[in-house]
Amino acid sequence: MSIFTKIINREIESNIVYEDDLVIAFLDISQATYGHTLVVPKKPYENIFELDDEIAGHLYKVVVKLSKAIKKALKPDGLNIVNNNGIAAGQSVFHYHIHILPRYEDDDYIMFGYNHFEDYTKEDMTKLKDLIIEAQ
Ligand code: DGP
Repeated sequence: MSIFTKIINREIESNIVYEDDLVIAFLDISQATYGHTLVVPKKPYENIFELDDEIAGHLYKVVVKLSKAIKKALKPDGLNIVNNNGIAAGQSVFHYHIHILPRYEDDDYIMFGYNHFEDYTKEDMTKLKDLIIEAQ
């Protein structure tokens, strides 16, 4: 049983900010930024690849609703939505969840990616685009 299922079952204490039949949201214990919140389906899908359209749509509605509430309550300077899938992507709890990270001018949260634009030709990009289209 995942740690999030234990939170859903009230076996572990948490600060719950939203709950309905399908989804729960609570403050992330790490508070990477002030107001860092997790939105979690009650059914323990492991990652994004297991989600169906219905839960995906509902989850994102809750993410939007809570982002607006967090903006109103905490007045951050910005906000990131993050979801890690797999160890390589930094996932540590294997029960699907979406991070809402309010951002502040002076916070210490780091999101960084190098720009690899120059590594790819126009043909590389066309091939890449086609690979993704063909897989849908
Ligand atoms: P990720 O690395 O994307 O799998 O994020 C997992 C998050 O879960 C991480 O930011 C810390 C949070 N977390 C882990 N254990 C607990 C817990 O017991 N309570 C709460 N509220 N959050 C937890």
